[in-house]
Amino acid sequence: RKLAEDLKYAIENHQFFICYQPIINTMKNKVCSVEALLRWKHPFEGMISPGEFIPISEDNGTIVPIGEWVLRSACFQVKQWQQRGFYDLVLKVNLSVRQFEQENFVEMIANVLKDTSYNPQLLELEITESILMQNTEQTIEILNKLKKLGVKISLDDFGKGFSSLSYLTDFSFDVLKIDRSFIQKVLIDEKSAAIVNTVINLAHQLNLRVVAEGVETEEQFKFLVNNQCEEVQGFFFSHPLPVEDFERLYCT
Ligand code: G
Ligand code: G
Ligand code: MN
Ligand code: NA
Repeated sequence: RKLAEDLKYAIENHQFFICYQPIINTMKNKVCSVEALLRWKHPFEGMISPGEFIPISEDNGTIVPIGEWVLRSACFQVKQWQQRGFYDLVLKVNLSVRQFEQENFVEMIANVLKDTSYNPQLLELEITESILMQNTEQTIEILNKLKKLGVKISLDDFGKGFSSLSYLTDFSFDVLKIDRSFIQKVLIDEKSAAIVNTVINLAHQLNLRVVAEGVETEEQFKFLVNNQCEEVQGFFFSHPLPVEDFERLYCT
């Protein structure tokens, strides 16, 4: 297997596609956003999960063109859904540290928005704390430039790693995504329930909206609604969907 090498040609060989996982607004009880999740269909190996190839792609730098491809393709796609009546659908896209390190990173985002005539208010960029662990000052400057473009910034996988609370004071995020490991234990473990409840309250005091990921049961969903969580994502509502499936189910 030479996945690292194969990643260099995967875009031009049309081996990537994007799945869209619906995210539900708990107040409105309807789909308000989608997370773009990259998929790789390798010609010999079959489907390879992003958990496997994203780290390789971050190592050899191919995440830079691949990340731009994801953003461009997803903006183009979601713009179409907005025009077909899903006018306030928000797109969430994951970003890697390597992309942040590119000199023209903010310019790249601005260009994609312009080329796809995508409303920046309807784009949320998901970053993980690993980005803030690098060069904090420079990162915060970039995040502020992104905010000036009008896009929203979300702190993904919160609680999974070190999750220093100081990250929340370093920069004004718009959204906090609670890692699925807490959601999955919320009904079995009182400590996880207390943590989720407390993180939601903390986020609200900091004027952040909260997304719970990995919601797999109705009981978990009810717990989150009772705790004023704004958005929920997980297999209980929907798996990540190929374009055709999303359109069939949600674009009437
Ligand atoms: O879809 P799945 O749960 O298998 O994704 C596994 C991991 O891959 C998740 O942490 C997700 O954030 C990451 N991932 C999926 N698509 C992208 C992408 O387009 N860019 C980056 N940087 N990460 C992605
Ligand atoms: O790290 P990130 O939040 O980007 O990860 C998103 C990943 O989580 C996607 O690859 C998606 O397939 C996965 N995912 C989404 N909903 C659920 C769920 O309810 N349970 C589990 N185990 N994984 C989920
Ligand atoms: Mn994510
Ligand atoms: Na996450």
